Amino acid sequence: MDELDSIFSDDWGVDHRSGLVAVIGRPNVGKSTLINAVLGQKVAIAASKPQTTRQRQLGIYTTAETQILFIDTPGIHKAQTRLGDYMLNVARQALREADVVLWLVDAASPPRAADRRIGDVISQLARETPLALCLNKCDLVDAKQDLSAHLALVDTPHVINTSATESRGLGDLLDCLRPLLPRGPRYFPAEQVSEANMRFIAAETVREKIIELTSEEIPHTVAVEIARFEESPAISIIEAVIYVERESQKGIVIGKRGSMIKRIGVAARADLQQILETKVHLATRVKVLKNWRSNEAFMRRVGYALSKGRTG
Ligand SMILES: Nc1nc2c(ncn2[C@@H]2O[C@H](COP(=O)(O)OP(=O)(O)OP(=O)(O)O)[C@@H](O)[C@H]2O)c(=O)[nH]1
Ligand SMILES: [Mg+2]
Repeated sequence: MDELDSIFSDDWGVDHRSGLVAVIGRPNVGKSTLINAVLGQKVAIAASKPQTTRQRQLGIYTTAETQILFIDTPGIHKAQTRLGDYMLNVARQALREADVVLWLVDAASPPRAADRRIGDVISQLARETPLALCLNKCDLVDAKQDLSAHLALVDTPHVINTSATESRGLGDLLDCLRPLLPRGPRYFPAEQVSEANMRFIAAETVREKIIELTSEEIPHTVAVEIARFEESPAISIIEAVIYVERESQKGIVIGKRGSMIKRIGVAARADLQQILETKVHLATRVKVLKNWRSNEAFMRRVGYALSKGRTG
């Protein structure tokens, strides 16, 4: 049976379950890392700095009986720019469309006011949408540590402890989520793990390296646009334009005598060669676009826009 048949036939069995699991939480709690760990491969960039994820991204987990569409979302934070508003809308929309909400909190640090606010909103939603609470970063928690404040954040019987970086608790997580999903078909072919295209992956890879290698405001003020993308079996040619908001930021991204942009390029190229399984020629340019984070036309151009029907 080919994939199309498997979608349209009712042969997927009476207890095949599938649906959208919105992965929600404050920035930096490990949402993207957890999704990558469940899938056993990287579908979303993750970094030690907050507000890494900017767009809705699917991570598709498939077994014979289950297909879970994890929605990776931007961390819920206090928005200060149009970009921030957009990121919050992505999270809001994911909550609306979800069959199950998976709320991640950092088990290694005490809950904050922001967690409580998220908890209040999610609790109201939980009347209609099943909710699971995931205490991540358990590897950093002493076995004797009191997690009652985390558990008090929300009233749900579905609580899982995980370590995304050490791949712990992932079986428990999947066992917990499956019964919460509705009965439904396999929406994507079994081998598909994401919806992202190669241009997007290339742009995110460059952005990830910038986030890793720079500090302070730079990670937040960078956007990457792929100006050219030509894939061939021998060599792929990629041109990435890195946008920042000020001349001083451009100077930092380029670095002394080009040292920083070189490091960014070398690291991104190494990853892209692995992903594309070809040699990669990666050219980078840095441009200043004043206040691009409030420029909706530009944001749309680089993909920071909700598609129709997803406006929140
Ligand atoms: N020790 C430890 N670190 C973790 C764990 N999960 C994630 N991290 C680290 O936490 C940092 C943030 O991870 P991300 O996956 O980018 O977090 P996020 O929630 O997606 O962040 P935003 O996209 O900014 O909202 C990274 O440095 C991860 O390596 C974990 O279980 N244990
Ligand atoms: Mg993320």
